[in-house]
Amino acid sequence: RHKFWETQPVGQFKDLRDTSLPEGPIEPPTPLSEVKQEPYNLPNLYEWVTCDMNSEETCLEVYNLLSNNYVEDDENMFRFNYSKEFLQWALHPPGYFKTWHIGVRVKSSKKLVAFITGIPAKIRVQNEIITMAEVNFLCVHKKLRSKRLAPVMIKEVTRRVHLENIWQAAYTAGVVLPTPITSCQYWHRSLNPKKLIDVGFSRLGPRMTMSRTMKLYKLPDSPLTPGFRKMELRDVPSVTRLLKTYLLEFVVAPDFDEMDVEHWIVPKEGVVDSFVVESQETHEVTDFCSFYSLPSSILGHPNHSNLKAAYSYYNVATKTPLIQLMNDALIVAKQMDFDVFNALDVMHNEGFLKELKYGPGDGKLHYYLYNYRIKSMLRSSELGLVLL
Ligand code: YNC
Ligand code: MG
Repeated sequence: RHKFWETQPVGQFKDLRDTSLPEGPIEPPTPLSEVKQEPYNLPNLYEWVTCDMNSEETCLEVYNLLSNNYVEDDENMFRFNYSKEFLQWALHPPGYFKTWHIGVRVKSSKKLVAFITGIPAKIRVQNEIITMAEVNFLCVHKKLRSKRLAPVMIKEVTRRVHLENIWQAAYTAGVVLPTPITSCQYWHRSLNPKKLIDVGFSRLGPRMTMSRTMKLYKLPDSPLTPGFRKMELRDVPSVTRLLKTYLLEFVVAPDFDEMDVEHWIVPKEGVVDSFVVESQETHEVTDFCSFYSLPSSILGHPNHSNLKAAYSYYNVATKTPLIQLMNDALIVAKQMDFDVFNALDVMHNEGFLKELKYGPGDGKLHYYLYNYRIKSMLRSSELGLVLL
């Protein structure tokens, strides 16, 4: 059934009920001298390139490939439209490897037709902290689909990850592959219900009018929690402490240090936003919330071409009730003109989704580990990892 994935060191469906299999790496690392030194073969018309995402020109080519060929919803109404600034942020964390930003070009025209990336990350599984690759942005041009190019791209990124002496990876996909460590659901909170209904993202509920719907989703003009403010660089030590403690609650979660928090959480205009609650008495940071900006192109609509979506990232509440913190996140996202706020049912998110009028989405997001077996599937609330 999965001619490629059956050959890979990933949990296989046939082993799902076998509790005797040990937890941990499926294959041991091989000596670096035994890692294949040359790239995998591509069909003759194509060539491998390493994409320098610091080059405006290359970044624009990647942006154009993804904005025309990356992930769409099941009904092909929307397509992710990651911005160039977002891609540069997502691909340049501390310690990134340029060689893990891999393109495929047509030899004759140099047109970019496929892409895949890895970035390094320390991920904790139970009590083990493992350096992994997070693999993302796998994309093959629409005209080259179903030619088994994806397995070659995956093998090539794997080879380049192995060359850095890294043997595990984490990734997500909308499709079911062998085999998810957990399957999550997206929930959506309307901020601009009129536009969401106009473009077919949501529907008017039964016995609802447009004006009742707009009233239902109305939010205050500004955050309600005293001391709620945008995160600044000086907050990195306290946010790191809050996040480290919180993430210990989950079975699989990143192991962030201050450099990671400076990269991933400190606000970057149009890319990622974060807010802290600073105690009015002690000036301690007691809570924070964050979300990233990932618009979608609206395909074939006469009046609207872009949907502004905020995605819940990492949130930690120690003093402010989580519902109140995340309500303030909705309020500032609305102020920033987002149309919708999305969140997965990971970490403690189930504690605010229904209460804050999120509705469940269709389709799931499956999380995977490469070359690492866990004893049994996790509940989504046991997952402390958000991939972009
Ligand atoms: C997918 N999303 O099952 P079997 S997510 C992984 N992730 O193999 P072909 C996928 N595998 O089943 P196409 C996959 N989608 O026969 C398909 N596959 O064993 C498998 N879409 O290849 C599939 N981006 O080239 C099958 O298919 C084989 O031409 C078929 O290309 C697929 O970034 C794709 O959704 C997805 O651009 C490139 O459809 C194409 O259809 C496309 O004939 C729109 O491939 C965009 C899209 C995927 C977003 C993502 C995470 C990717 C993770 C990849 C796995 C990483 C493993 C770890 C590596 C490092 C290891 C170390 C150490
Ligand atoms: Mg193909």
